[in-house]
Amino acid sequence: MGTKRSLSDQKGLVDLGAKHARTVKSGWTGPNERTFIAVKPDGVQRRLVGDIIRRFERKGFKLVAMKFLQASEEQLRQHYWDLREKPFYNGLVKYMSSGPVVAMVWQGLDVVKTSRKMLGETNPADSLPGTIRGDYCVEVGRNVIHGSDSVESAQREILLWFKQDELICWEECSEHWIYV
Ligand code: IDP
Ligand code: MG
Repeated sequence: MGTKRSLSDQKGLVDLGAKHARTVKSGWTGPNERTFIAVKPDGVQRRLVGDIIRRFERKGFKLVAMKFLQASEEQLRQHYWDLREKPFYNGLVKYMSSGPVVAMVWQGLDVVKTSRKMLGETNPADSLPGTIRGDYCVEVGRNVIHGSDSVESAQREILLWFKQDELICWEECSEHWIYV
């Protein structure tokens, strides 16, 4: 990058306008790895949003974006493009667009892999107690939460669900108690 940084980059490094949280520039590796998490329509209806957010917060991951929305079938077709040949694809798109979801980006060391462990297996019946799917659901077609399965998927999904300026990079006061 050298010394010639664009204005927006410089602003990304330190935003002195923020009173309680200094914003910092973020990459995609190490403690800056990001994942896309969504509480699905059944999770919202079943009042699981607070518990799910609490689990990620308590783990030590950092929330960098969140929105509450009802996604279009078109957006969900793109989101689940890899599964378009599956027999459950149309039902999945209908289910995911049937009500509001909470879309989030969480950041932290190994956040993609660790989030998948926190979610449990795709089929709740295979998910251990203590995981989100293990604790809160029984059927694969109503498994309450989505989490990216790789760093590459996370990048693609975050681009699909969020604009760049909706991702807030902020310095948390507890960082030195979470990372060495
Ligand atoms: P994942 O959500 O654990 O990554 P994927 O295989 O990517 O699992 O499937 C995406 C979503 O599609 C699942 O979370 C689940 O909601 C749904 N799904 C997967 N397999 C089935 C199935 O056999 N029947 C119905 N729905 C399924
Ligand atoms: Mg998946």
